[in-house]
Amino acid sequence: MSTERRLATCLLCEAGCGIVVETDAGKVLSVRGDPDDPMSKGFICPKVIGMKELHEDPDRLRKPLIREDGRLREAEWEEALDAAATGIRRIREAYGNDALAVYQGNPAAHNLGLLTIGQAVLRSFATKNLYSASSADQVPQMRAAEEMFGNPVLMPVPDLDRTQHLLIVGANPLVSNGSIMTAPNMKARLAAIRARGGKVVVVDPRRTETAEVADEHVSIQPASDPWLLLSMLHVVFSEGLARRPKMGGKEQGWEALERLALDVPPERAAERTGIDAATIARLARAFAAAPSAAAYGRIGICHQPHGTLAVWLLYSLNAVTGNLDSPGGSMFTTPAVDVRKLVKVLGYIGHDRWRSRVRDLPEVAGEAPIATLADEIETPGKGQVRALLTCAGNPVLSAPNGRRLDAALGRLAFMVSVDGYLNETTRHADVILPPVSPLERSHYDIALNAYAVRNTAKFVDAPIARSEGTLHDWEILLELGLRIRLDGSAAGRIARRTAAAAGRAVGPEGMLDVLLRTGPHRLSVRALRKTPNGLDLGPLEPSLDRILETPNKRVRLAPEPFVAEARQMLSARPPTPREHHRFTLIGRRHLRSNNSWMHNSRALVKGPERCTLLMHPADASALSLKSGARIEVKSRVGSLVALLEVTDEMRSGVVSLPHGFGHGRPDTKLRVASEHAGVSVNDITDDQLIDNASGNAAFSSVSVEIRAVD
Ligand SMILES: Nc1nc2c(c(=O)[nH]1)N[C@H]1C(S)=C(S)[C@@H](COP(=O)(O)OP(=O)(O)OC[C@H]3O[C@@H](n4cnc5c(=O)[nH]c(N)nc54)[C@H](O)[C@@H]3O)O[C@H]1N2
Ligand SMILES: Nc1nc2c(c(=O)[nH]1)N[C@H]1C(S)=C(S)[C@@H](COP(=O)(O)OP(=O)(O)OC[C@H]3O[C@@H](n4cnc5c(=O)[nH]c(N)nc54)[C@H](O)[C@@H]3O)O[C@H]1N2
Ligand code: SF4
Ligand SMILES: [Mo]
Repeated sequence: MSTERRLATCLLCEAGCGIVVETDAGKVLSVRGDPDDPMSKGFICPKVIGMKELHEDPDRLRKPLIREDGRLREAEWEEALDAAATGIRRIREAYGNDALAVYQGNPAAHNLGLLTIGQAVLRSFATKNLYSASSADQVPQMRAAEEMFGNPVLMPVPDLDRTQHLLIVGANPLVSNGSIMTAPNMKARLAAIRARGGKVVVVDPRRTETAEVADEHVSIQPASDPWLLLSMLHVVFSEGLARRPKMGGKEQGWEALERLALDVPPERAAERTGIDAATIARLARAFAAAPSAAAYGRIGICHQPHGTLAVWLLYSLNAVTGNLDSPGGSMFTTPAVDVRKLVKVLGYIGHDRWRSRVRDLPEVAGEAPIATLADEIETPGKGQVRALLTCAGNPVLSAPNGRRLDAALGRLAFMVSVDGYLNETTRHADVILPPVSPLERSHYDIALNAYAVRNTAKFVDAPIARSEGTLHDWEILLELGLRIRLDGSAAGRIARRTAAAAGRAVGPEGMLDVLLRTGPHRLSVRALRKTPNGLDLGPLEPSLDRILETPNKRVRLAPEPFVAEARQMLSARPPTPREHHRFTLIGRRHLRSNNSWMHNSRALVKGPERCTLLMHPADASALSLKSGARIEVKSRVGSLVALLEVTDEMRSGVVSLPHGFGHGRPDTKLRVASEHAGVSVNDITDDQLIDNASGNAAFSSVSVEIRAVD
């Protein structure tokens, strides 16, 4: 035996735990927590086994696939890259740049090569039809950050390890392991808040795993969070609890925000939110009175028609109670790679510089909302999308009205997927280009270090040497990009080889090195190789003075478009009373799952059925339904049949179904996942429901009808 122990990072969620991978001749023997990682200190969660399972999964593609006579067959890289490039080039030449759409999925954010060279290649296609999972995720936070702080990546992070009061609105960090809040071992960190005399409060329509370990759970009507937050601000302002001096002179819009909030006393918000006025007032007072407090919100507040408003008001609550940029409050990181500069180079800053062709939706950070990709494929005319390149994404299961998108993908003239699986999305591709496994590449987390609760930096070399004849994501994109640009003529071939060689010589590590050297800590890849377990750069520090990028260097507390939208929201007609078979549908996540793509691991899917519809006992009995019943769930766009699970975790009138299921479709190769197929909630979520300010998918406000099926 020639056992080797290699340090690595788990890439399966944002916690980014340090791991030790034990290998023997390329075979993974074990994956353990790294006790010397300064962030995770040995912690790992049950999902970590997925790193090994992914690496070994026989269903994972090792060679490219090409469609021939309607069927996919294995091919060599040269042939596959040429076929992919030729198909895309033809479309671009015939119909223009915008005829090619690009979709990037969530794992791209955990991929050094995709965040550096990959981004540069994809943005160089200069298409307005650039999409990503961001518009099913955090664009409301980016929009709010851009308006308030001048840069979409300036999203504050709760100072988790020092706060005395954590208010969690629409997030379930005990299951998600923290999002835009990199912090391994959430359970211990939340317990530590309570152990030091602090409080954890959870606002959620479901009594979640996080709510179970909190001091208080407040059940809220979905999508009513802006009302709650406005009325909390009302209490803060009207009871003289606002703390201005700490931010004195550094903010603007204080009075405008105060005027708006004063129109929404808790009594007015009570009906909309389903939270009584006394509770709202108590929440606000406790938050303002705490020695330090952090209001944190995530997916639950982003998936709403006024998601950006919810985020803005949440950030503002931090600000006007003196908790923004202050230890124990919501703070900004000083990451070793300055992502603020990076996104400027990549053209991320800005919004509404152009609009989508069919629905006239404003671009955000250079991307169009995923909720409109199907429109752009289906609607004829100049600029119609005819080809699609997907990279690390599965929009058929992750985008709203996925069934419609599924059908639209079948109508494309050409499609290429950079992905290791033949899944619900990639089955439509003409060429599939599979990258190496996550254990076969080096890693530095450019994106997630920027949202960690401590400043840290860690670079790891690939724990396992990649096998012969495999390519990294970035190599695939680089080769593809060059082939699309440079034709097969002799001169084109020479230019392509030269450029590819240059790209390889720099590589993601070369680009990372430049980013580290020019970053605030003046690090380098070499320096980080000397601290292979990771480098602790200390706690978050007040830094707003230095990093604020608004034109006048002040925090904008009342951006005009947001105030206008809030006024509209306040004057809109209240919803009609609920009919007893009508429910609001929300989502949920499971600890052993990861969006759509970890269901092919035996170790992770075992246990009770997870794709169930949760419903409150009172609602179930009103409909004469019992756990285990098969029920029809119907929305404006379609219906599905799900398995019912009755639980008092749920708020009455609200039901929950997880996303990422709906496997077992024809022509996919996911043997284990097919045995636990479940249904795709996104077959019934509505692509017309989006956040007004950002275009984000408003998954949390889908109205559904529920009926028993025989
Ligand atoms: N109803 C509902 N829908 C949702 C959500 C919800 O809460 N409710 N959540 C939304 C959110 S937050 C997100 S982020 C999206 C996720 O949406 P997507 O990113 O579109 O979907 P994933 O399921 O993460 O699919 C990831 C794909 O990347 C591939 N992959 C994994 N690692 C790599 C890699 O290193 N390189 C390459 N090239 N491919 C890789 C996997 O095989 C898989 O095909 O879903 C969104 N959709
Ligand atoms: N195990 C696991 N971990 C993951 C993932 C996974 O799929 N599985 N996905 C990763 C990804 S891509 C992301 S973006 C993060 C997400 O990280 P989180 O946001 O922490 O995860 P969610 O479980 O989506 O939590 C959203 C919560 O909002 C609640 N909610 C729904 N609607 C509303 C509403 O209108 N108002 C309020 N106040 N609450 C509402 C839901 O009940 C849910 O508890 O998790 C990441 N980590
Ligand atoms: S919390 Fe679990 S899945 Fe997330 S990085 Fe750590 S070990 Fe991996
Ligand atoms: Mo996400």
